[in-house]
Amino acid sequence: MTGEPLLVEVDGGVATLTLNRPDALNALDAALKVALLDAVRRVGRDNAVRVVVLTGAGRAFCVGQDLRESSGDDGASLAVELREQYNPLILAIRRLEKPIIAAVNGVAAGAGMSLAVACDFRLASEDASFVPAFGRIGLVPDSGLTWFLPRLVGPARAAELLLTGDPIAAPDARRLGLVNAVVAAVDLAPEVRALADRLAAAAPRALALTKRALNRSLEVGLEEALAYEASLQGIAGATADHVEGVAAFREKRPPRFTGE
Ligand code: T3D
Repeated sequence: MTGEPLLVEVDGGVATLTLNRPDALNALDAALKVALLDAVRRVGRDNAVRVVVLTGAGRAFCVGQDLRESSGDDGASLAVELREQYNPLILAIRRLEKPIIAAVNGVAAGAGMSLAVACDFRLASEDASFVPAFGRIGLVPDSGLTWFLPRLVGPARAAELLLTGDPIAAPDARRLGLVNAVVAAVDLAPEVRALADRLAAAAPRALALTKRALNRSLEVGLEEALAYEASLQGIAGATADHVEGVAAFREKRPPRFTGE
């Protein structure tokens, strides 16, 4: 491990962002938040990157705000911190035009849980857990958790989880639909890599536009969603990857997508 708060590794079209403060269970201090936002934006612009993985070093995924750094902050400064640091990070993750997978290797608490639910996929190890810890320290769930959670697990479950703040063990998270899969700890990295490789082989523009459609669908009615799909299909249908996909189908061979 280096002293960097965030490790960034790009390999075969997959960028892995590793929160690297294992002694503090990857709590988000100012340096880590800046580095993470910068990295999400950079991998978004890098055409060599087709898929992003977010994970934590050591035994935790991320335990949210570094409470040692922020202890004693007043309400006004917490609001500023959210507006200036957390909210741009969550929006950057949602607006990232490539799939992002949370490899939840351990506890995801507070804004660490928010980070995980903002991703497109969550693969969790058996010993992972989700802790909506905000209420315990007299705070409101933030960084999008009140928005994402009802959409993932339904409003009644979300209310139960956020009002009790009880830890959610990985198998329960799977049952609730909070994670896509739970695997043995030793299998997490290979399973995430297998999913990332599959996504990296897909047509990048089609995935980007699919994310746009999914994001938009959460906010509009059916009529507008249909119109938006049609306009995105106009873009996707004009790509070389669409031509390649159809040719590969006809020739009964795997497609070779270039992102063009
Ligand atoms: O700026 C703002 O404040 C507004 C934004 C808020 C967003 C938020 O994220 S608020 C929520 C912040 N997070 C929490 O409240 C979680 C606090 N942590 C815990 O409840 C527990 O640590 C866990 C349930 C996550 C894990 O428990 P356990 O028993 O596995 O580990 P531990 O012994 O409690 O922690 C291990 C170490 O990590 C320990 O350090 P030490 O004593 O060994 O030197 C502990 O202090 C440190 N640690 C854990 N969480 C944080 C942390 N250090 C700084 N900040 C943390 N959030």
